[in-house]
Amino acid sequence: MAINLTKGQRVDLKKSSGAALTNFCVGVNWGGIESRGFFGLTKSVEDVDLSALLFNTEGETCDYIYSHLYKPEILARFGLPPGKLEAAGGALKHTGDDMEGDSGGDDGLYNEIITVDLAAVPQSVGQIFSFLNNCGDQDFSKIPYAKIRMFEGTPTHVREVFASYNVAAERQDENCRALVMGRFYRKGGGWNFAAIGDA
Ligand SMILES: [Ca+2]
Ligand SMILES: [Ca+2]
Repeated sequence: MAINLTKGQRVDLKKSSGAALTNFCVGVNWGGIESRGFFGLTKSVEDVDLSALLFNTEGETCDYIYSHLYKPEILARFGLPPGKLEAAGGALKHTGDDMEGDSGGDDGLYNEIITVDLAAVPQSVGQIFSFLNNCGDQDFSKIPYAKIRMFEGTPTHVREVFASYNVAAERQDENCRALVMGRFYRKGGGWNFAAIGDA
């Protein structure tokens, strides 16, 4: 049975067998943030991206995953390096940028996925945050739904869902362009996950 996480809940990454969950996918399924222009006649969808930030044990950023499609010259204006789809020496891999999110309702499929092998994450990495971000003008109070799932299997075949977390958009998310889904952190020689859900 998959664990249904609520905001703020923390969970040991241990399977029902007692074995550590180290190899899994983090998939996020979301509805496109739609905006209407020209008296409501035209519709555009903001691109949302699943990204990750890695912190060392001193709490400093040490690696990242975000879309390789962002324009490097714009990132440079904010002092950010070009996007990439792998981190921690390949222990985390992103399957690629979905440009739209679901339109016309929940299709039940993950829009973007990061595969994780926690056993291969260097000891110097202490925490990993996964979050959704958008580069447009829309904010996360308008996202219809965002559902994160940790599952075993491959990006195209879900073998078993370990935990699920549905993030509800809140009024306070207005003007926020990132939605922190959760945090993986080391504890007692293993890894834990904390559901965050804050914009
Ligand atoms: Ca995207
Ligand atoms: Ca979807």
